[in-house]
Amino acid sequence: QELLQQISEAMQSGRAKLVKQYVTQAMEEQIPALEILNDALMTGMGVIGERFKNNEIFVPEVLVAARAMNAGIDLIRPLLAAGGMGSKGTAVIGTVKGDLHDIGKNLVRMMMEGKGIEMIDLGTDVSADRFYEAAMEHHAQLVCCSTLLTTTMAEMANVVSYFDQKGARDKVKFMVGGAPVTQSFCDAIGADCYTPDAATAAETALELLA
Ligand code: B1M
Repeated sequence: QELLQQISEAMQSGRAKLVKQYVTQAMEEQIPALEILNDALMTGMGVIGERFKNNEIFVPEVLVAARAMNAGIDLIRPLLAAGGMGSKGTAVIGTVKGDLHDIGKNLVRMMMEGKGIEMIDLGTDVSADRFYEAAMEHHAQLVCCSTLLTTTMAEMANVVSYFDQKGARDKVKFMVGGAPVTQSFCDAIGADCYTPDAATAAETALELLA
């Protein structure tokens, strides 16, 4: 669809205002929110990722594209998050210490909100003790850690072992994800659950809370 292509291109060139304009138009045309997300914003970010990897573009370009993507996601957020009835439980979520990537984490948060889970979003660069303090304060049953960098994966292990040291390992379930994370990594650090994408993460969270 042409409009979805336009959203994708505006996002890739970091034109947040134009992205908002096109996304609003797409919503008015009743294009489903998931289609806007998957077929415009995610595909656009896929192109950016590829070009970044090939050194065709650099951090500043990626950063403005990411801002434009977040601006688009914000608009469809009420649609993605709709349908949650009553609280099914509480989860804290954050990107681990040393890592500033937040788009995937934001999507996981939104999809979980859409399932009626109360989400405490700690943002990015979150240390193990902050995950712990927030989980205790809000009586969270789930701790959700995201990371996109291979160099910060080890921080996920620190989060699990911090809870362990505090004698709180069994009070919560740990969900982990992000591009470099795998099931075997999840098993190795003693986390409870790895999921590859935001929609699966939300479904699995409900199962863990049941
Ligand atoms: Co960065 N970056 N970046 N970057 N960046 C990557 C991740 C990289 C793969 C690009 C590359 O080289 N090919 C690479 C990492 C290499 C590696 O570690 N192996 C990289 C690098 C190297 C860096 C810097 C070090 C670059 C530098 O400064 N030289 C730097 C690090 C800064 C830091 O964090 N300390 C950096 C910076 C940035 C920007 C700030 C410019 C920007 C982030 C802006 C922002 O997030 N607000 C950025 C971006 C945008 C990317 C790419 C292009 C796109 C990431 C993204 O948002 N994808 C990325 C390349 C790529 O991924 N192809 C790249 C879309 C998002 C929806 O996907 O986050 O994977 P993702 O989330 C998915 C799943 O992973 C899953 O659900 C989502 C989809 O449904 N998921 C979970 C995520 N979390 C989950 C948690 C769960 C379950 C599922 O349970 C709890």
